[in-house]
Amino acid sequence: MRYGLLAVLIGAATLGGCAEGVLDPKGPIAAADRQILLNSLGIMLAIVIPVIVATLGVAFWFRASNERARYRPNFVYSGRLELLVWSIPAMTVFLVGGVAWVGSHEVSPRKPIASNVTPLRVQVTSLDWKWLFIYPDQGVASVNYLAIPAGTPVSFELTSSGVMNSFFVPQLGSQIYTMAGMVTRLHLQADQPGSFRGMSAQYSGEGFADMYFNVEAVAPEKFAEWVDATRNVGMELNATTYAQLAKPSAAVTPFTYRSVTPGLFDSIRVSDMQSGGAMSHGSPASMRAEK
Ligand SMILES: [Cu+2]
Repeated sequence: MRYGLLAVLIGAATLGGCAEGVLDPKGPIAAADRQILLNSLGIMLAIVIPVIVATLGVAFWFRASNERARYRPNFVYSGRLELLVWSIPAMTVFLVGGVAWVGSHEVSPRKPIASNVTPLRVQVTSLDWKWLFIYPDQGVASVNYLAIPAGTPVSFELTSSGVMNSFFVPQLGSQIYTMAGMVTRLHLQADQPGSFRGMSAQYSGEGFADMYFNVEAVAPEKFAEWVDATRNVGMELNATTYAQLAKPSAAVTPFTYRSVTPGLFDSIRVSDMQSGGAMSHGSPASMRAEK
């Protein structure tokens, strides 16, 4: 009884951190990711459980006081045992491999989410040390805050101003890297309104610890209202204000831009390929030296 309580406490302490994580998916991609995880776990238990049981069983059977256990010091080979110990792991490797292969093609970051709703496009740039989200079709942008309409696929294009980063919203699914000079793709969807924690999943320097952003999934009407409200406040995002934003800063309070110069995202990506470009001032000197 006392041990039961202890087990519950340990379980609660270890699983408590998972409340807003990959085990609590809020969209189709995250749900599929969790399914791959659980399937792989289940298949691997086919080895783990027999090994644990057999270990305890062998130790118990060959205890000193068991008169019926035979001592066989000359035993070297058993075809049947070999077949058993090789076939189960081989099957596991094939099954886990199969689950991972099929599953990861299904949730390929490049693959659009099947839906009747037109996807929302968002262009993501990781900066030192904050996230910039540009809504090219709405002409607005935000920093460290991502508003999305619930039930609508979101099509992300991602790049980095310098250091490699990793864009990750655990409850919506697959993380993906952001890299300077190139664009990665990701499709995610939140099924219901809610707010989800987004983060950088790759260490990127001094301000990394505060590179969090909040994802706010709202009803589509609310999203349209947010876009309208955003168009009326804040600065414009153009080459000048982008250069200011790109200067290293940490723990940046979320804010928005009323408008965005068309094509800015492409110029961020392109400028990252040239050293000393007007827009690459965001990269620390060490990074520029490496290019
Ligand atoms: Cu790696």
